[in-house]
Amino acid sequence: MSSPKIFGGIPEKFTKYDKAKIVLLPVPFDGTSTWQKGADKGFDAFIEASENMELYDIETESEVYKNGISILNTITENSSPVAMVEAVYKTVKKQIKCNKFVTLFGGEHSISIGAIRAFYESFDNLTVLHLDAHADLRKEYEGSKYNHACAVYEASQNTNLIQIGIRSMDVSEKLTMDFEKVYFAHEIAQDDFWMDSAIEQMTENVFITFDLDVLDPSIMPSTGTPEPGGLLWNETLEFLNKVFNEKNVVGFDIVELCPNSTNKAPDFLAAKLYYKMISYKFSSNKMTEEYEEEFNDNFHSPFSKLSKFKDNDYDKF
Ligand SMILES: [Mn+2]
Repeated sequence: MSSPKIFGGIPEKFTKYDKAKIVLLPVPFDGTSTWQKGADKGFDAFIEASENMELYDIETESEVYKNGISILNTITENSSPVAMVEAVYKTVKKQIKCNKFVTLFGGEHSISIGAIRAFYESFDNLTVLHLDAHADLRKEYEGSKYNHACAVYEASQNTNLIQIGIRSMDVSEKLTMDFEKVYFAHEIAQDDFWMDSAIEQMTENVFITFDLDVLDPSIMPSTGTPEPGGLLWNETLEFLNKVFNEKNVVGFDIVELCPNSTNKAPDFLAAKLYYKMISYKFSSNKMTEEYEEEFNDNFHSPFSKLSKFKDNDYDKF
């Protein structure tokens, strides 16, 4: 057995599952991508880059790793997209019940389907905040409902889906798309009205699915289909910070890192993005008093009171 991976090169005592508030599930699946392959290499590149990152976050004045970040066993199921989605679903659901803050790293975007299902079954009135260059609203693609091109179709039917940064889609997806809840890249480029508008449309509980190709290829060229005209770093973080401050983010995934061995900067960006997101989630100076009280009552879980599960549900696993 190879030694277990550690995010950010953090001290081992902060990687222990029992005490960790944050779990990170690697799903290096790349079974359905259409153009450049390589999303299966994303997780390793992300971890390697993370080891070079400084662990104090200036903006939140925090060292979030002290909440514990435990990497779960990699989902290796790749016999079919359906089987992979099911494996992700089961693992994520179990971790939600264990009151962990569940995060995932892809792999390609089809890995989100099982995660989103586990979250909308576990939390009332879930918003799925989808950042992506692509609409991903196809009901089926190349004969499968579990293709990356279908990543948020199920979310569109079962959650409050809000889409940010879209700049590529098929005309058929217009039938599924809720235009009131879509902020296209060309609109985002004009002014920043979209940030507050999108947040106003969110329910309290939010799951974020972050396809790295939402970012501009000038800063994120390492994706399967780099579309020009994407979001830049600071505006992306400004928006995410607002979302984490104003809503109860219950989990997130980051997908579609397709690493390039001669340019490590995008891998580092992905690592930093992940760390920023957990820093926003856990930085105590951002908490309202009420939230802080709830947080202290639920040492392991800042959101357990909002979960649909009763304690006895736990026995099913
Ligand atoms: Mn995409």
